[in-house]
Amino acid sequence: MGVCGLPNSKLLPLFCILCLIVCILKWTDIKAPTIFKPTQISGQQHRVNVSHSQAGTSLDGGPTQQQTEFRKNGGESQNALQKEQDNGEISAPDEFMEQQAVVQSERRRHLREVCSNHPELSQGSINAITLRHMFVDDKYKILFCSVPKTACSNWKRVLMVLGGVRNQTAGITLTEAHMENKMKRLIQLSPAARKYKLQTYTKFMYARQPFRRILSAYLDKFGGKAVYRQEQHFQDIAKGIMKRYRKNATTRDLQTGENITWYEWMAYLTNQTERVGFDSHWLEIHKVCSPCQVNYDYLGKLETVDDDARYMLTSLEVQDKANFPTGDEHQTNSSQVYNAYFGQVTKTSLQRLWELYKLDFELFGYDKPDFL
Ligand SMILES: *[C@@H]1O[C@H](CO)[C@@H](O)[C@H](O)[C@H]1NC(C)=O
Ligand SMILES: *[C@@H]1O[C@H](CO)[C@@H](O)[C@H](O)[C@H]1NC(C)=O
Ligand SMILES: *[C@@H]1O[C@H](CO)[C@@H](O)[C@H](O)[C@H]1NC(C)=O
Ligand SMILES: *[C@@H]1O[C@H](CO)[C@@H](O)[C@H](O)[C@H]1NC(C)=O
Ligand SMILES: CC(=O)N[C@H]1CO[C@H](CO)[C@@H](O)[C@@H]1O
Ligand SMILES: CC(=O)N[C@H]1CO[C@H](CO)[C@@H](O)[C@@H]1O
Repeated sequence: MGVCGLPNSKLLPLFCILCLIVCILKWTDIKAPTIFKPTQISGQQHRVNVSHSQAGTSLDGGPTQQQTEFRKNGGESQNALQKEQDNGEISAPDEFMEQQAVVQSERRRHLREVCSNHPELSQGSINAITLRHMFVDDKYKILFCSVPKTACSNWKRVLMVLGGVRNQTAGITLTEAHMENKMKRLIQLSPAARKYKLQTYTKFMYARQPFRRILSAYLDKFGGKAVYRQEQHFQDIAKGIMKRYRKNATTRDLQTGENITWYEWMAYLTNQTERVGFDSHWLEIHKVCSPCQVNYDYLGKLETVDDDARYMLTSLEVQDKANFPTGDEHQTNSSQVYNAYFGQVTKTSLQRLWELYKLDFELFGYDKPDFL
């Protein structure tokens, strides 16, 4: 008997040639795009199969057309191939969903890796701050951990519409989104209900480049927006900062807490003793949402909020029910403004600030600023 379990006769070469011909005919049948038929892709399935298609695995385990192509080009032509494949075979929304699924799984993988390097972040029970910031939607079984200064008002608007509190996101004011959203918080539920929902609901949160977040908090709350200066809570904080950090403060300064300088703000933020009383607008993101303890399904970033929101709403199949508002909140401050503010900060303060927010940078995959 021969290798293939065939009679070792003179017919073997002929048989092998026939085999080869059949193989080649079959081969030309396997057109790579058949794996990506958009009609087969929807919701859950879609996400599950992404890693396979990205790895270029074909159904029969052999190389696909694109895989061969990919190797030939040293693996750098993936985008070009994606486009080529796109030609009539896959529609743009599907390509978008594929790419975003990869982005999300990479963010989750990265977060888990950083969490495993900091075991203390996974210990103990979930803190009360996180339970307070976690909003519950029972209709769609969603938990949203709301980090201030990271598109949270817009997400509250979306959840208000999904929850039936409002008809549409447009026209919901900031005050309504924050004070009249009628949403339950996880902390209001029994420990058993909390546990059940944390285990079974879809969970998501947003992050933002930490230094931009504290600049935005400063500009919004202290840097001249009268509307926020009138909020008692922030005015009290401002008066405290004035008292402790402005040596030559006038009686008026102390009474109003108005016009805190960036320098005073930095002195406040970098003082270890102040840290225990930090408001959630500048408290470290990982303390607000405990990402090493809560297994978030979607990790959004303010910087990519349009894509992240579209992806999440589409994969939850609620994209027709509520649209994510564009504009207002996610206008990040320009690099010029950012550099101007951080350019004034002393090396020592920058170093302290880095120590303070380093974990947020690492957990959510933000690069260390180059002025450090
Ligand atoms: C929703 O819209 C309808 C009409 O378009 C209106 O009658 C109704 O009061 C609205 N409901 C809410 C909760 O705003
Ligand atoms: C307080 O001191 C700062 C500089 O140290 C100065 O710019 C500011 O004008 C002073 N304010 C008053 C009211 O003297
Ligand atoms: C704060 O700045 C504004 C605008 O520059 C000014 O009108 C206001 O009087 C200042 N407040 C105090 C307490 O100096
Ligand atoms: C740091 O904060 C504490 C508590 O608010 C305050 O007593 C102390 O003076 C601050 N330190 C500096 C160097 O400003
Ligand atoms: C489109 C496609 O290939 N869908 C498959 C995704 O993976 C699941 C199992 O993980 C299959 O059941 C689907 O047919
Ligand atoms: C969102 C935010 O903080 N925007 C600020 C960006 O910087 C300008 C100043 O150039 C401020 O006016 C905005 O309020």
